[in-house]
Amino acid sequence: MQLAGKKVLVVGFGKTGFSTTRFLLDRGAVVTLTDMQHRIDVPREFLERGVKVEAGGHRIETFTHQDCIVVSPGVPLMQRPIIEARSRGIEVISEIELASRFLRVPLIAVTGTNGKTTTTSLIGSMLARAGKRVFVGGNIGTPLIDVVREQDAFDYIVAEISSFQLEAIEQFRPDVSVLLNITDDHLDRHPTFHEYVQAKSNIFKNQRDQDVTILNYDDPNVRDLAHQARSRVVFFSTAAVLDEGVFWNGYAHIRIPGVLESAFSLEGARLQGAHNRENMLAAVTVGVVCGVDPDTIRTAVIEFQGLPHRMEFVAEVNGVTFYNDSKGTNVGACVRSLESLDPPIILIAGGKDKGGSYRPLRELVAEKVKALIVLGEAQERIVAELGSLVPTFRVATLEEAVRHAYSLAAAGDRVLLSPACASFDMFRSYEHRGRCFCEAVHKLKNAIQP
Ligand code: UMA
Repeated sequence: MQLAGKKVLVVGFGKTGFSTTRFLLDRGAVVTLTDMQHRIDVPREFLERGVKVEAGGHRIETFTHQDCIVVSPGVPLMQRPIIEARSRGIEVISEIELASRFLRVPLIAVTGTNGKTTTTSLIGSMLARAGKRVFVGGNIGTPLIDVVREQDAFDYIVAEISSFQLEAIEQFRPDVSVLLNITDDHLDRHPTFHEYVQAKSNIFKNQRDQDVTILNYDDPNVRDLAHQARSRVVFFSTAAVLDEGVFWNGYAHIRIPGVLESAFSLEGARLQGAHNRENMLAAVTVGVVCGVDPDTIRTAVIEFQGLPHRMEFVAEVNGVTFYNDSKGTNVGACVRSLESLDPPIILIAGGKDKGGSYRPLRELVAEKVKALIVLGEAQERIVAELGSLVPTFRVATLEEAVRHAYSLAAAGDRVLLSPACASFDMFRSYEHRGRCFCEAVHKLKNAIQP
């Protein structure tokens, strides 16, 4: 792709917009930045290099006078300026599409509603353990475009990819794609569940014979996509014995044509819970197709520490244990977290509502949850859908939620923050929410057991 002299519009000036602008300038493009916020902090260096800035909104004329438009993941495509630009034949692409046009290093791309970050990180550490030089990035935090410049330093790029990023791709083609699971999420952005599924399936739409698509056999939404793939499909399953693929039968069992059949125990793995078994098997499958030997795969899986804000143990206060699952930003994630913990559980949930239903939580709440504490914008919807099942309390802050949970708890109970919602109504990010929760728990602990 020739960028020198091309007029390129960068939409959104967060992490992605910043990295994309820098990349485009280095390639000689004529860059305009647009962001709907009035106050954006554009570095002086960008301005000196000729970047034009439109802050406080998106004007249609700004979009229609470009050769190409690169949208940040958080920018919905169904808005007038973008629709208008597209109708005039102007290319609208995401940053991962731009990056992929310049990448020559093997790319492993991981998507799914839940488990993406854990699986992506685990694959990264597995390949590193196998002696490979690995870049881990994408939705996990470092935009993919950042690696283009230094790609020669790596043997593999492992990228977490979101449905937002997959919405605006054309040629994006990973060597190995992984689709972990698909449950309701981001229905505030994707008009229907079907469109969300289609966005996720874009991860393999450009793959061909020599590429590999790794799919979760146990999730019908994922399994049913196999017929759309033009690449080699390899399934993994935690529930079924597969004729071909990687499956769980008390051991991680590898049965892939061309690879010596083998099985190993995952005893001692730090990742706990059924959902993590799914993540581990997905990573094992990637390891196998990348030629990593089973011993290295096993050691990497067992020694992987897990990540903060995902079922992270925070502290014990007089026999009450606290878990931070702030990354549980959707109902599916909360379901999985509840499944992995023994009752009695006091659940703290709520935040920015995403438009899906909380009803999938009903069975687990009735079965395992002793009390429900709700906060944030989604409060009333959660109370309406789950409040009749268990004692339910509304609180205004996370600190109040922690104190109230403790006042209801007995020794042996577990207090779980798994919001089933985004964080942006009260916090900067899920990380910020998770840190505030941990601080509130430690404050409580210090007050009670100084
Ligand atoms: N903006 C506009 N117009 C719009 C919408 C937004 O100008 O119509 C502007 C905002 O004012 C803001 C900027 O766009 O200034 C923010 O862009 P962004 O939301 O795309 O955020 P980035 O900082 O670029 O971060 C993005 C991902 N964010 C989202 O998908 C919402 C980050 O994922 C990712 O780590 C980063 O790119 C690097 O790839 C975060 C996330 O929450 C962690 N992802 C979702 C998830 O995991 O569920 C998908």
